[in-house]
Amino acid sequence: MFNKILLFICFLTVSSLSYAKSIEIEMLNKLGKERMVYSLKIANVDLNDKIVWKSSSKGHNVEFVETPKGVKKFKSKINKDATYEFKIPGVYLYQCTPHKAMGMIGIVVVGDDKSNLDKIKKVKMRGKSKKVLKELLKEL
Ligand SMILES: [Cu+2]
Repeated sequence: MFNKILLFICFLTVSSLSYAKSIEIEMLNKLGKERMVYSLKIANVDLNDKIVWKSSSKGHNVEFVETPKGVKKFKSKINKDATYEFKIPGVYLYQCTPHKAMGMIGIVVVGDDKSNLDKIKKVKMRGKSKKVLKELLKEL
């Protein structure tokens, strides 16, 4: 009986550990030939997963541009790591506020839910980000 309880506790521990993941994305001034980029432009995560955007280079942040319904506005401080836990499924489009016209944007797909993709497609980005968004949408 005791062994069974122990086994059950082990199972609970393991399943809670594997439940929510955390992904790291770096905010960079330079990555190969690119300038002002997120190290991962498209992230696929499960519901309740977290993303940590690391302020690896200075001068960047994360600002949500278009999100699924019910998601509150999110804008992180410049020069700081940003963490967000994804509680609502769908496609999230975000940008770096100072570099929003320089192609520094990213997409997160939560729970493999692309039901709000049409809204994302209608977002008007500025400058180089227009082209980058087009490219990213092709990969979804
Ligand atoms: Cu930036």
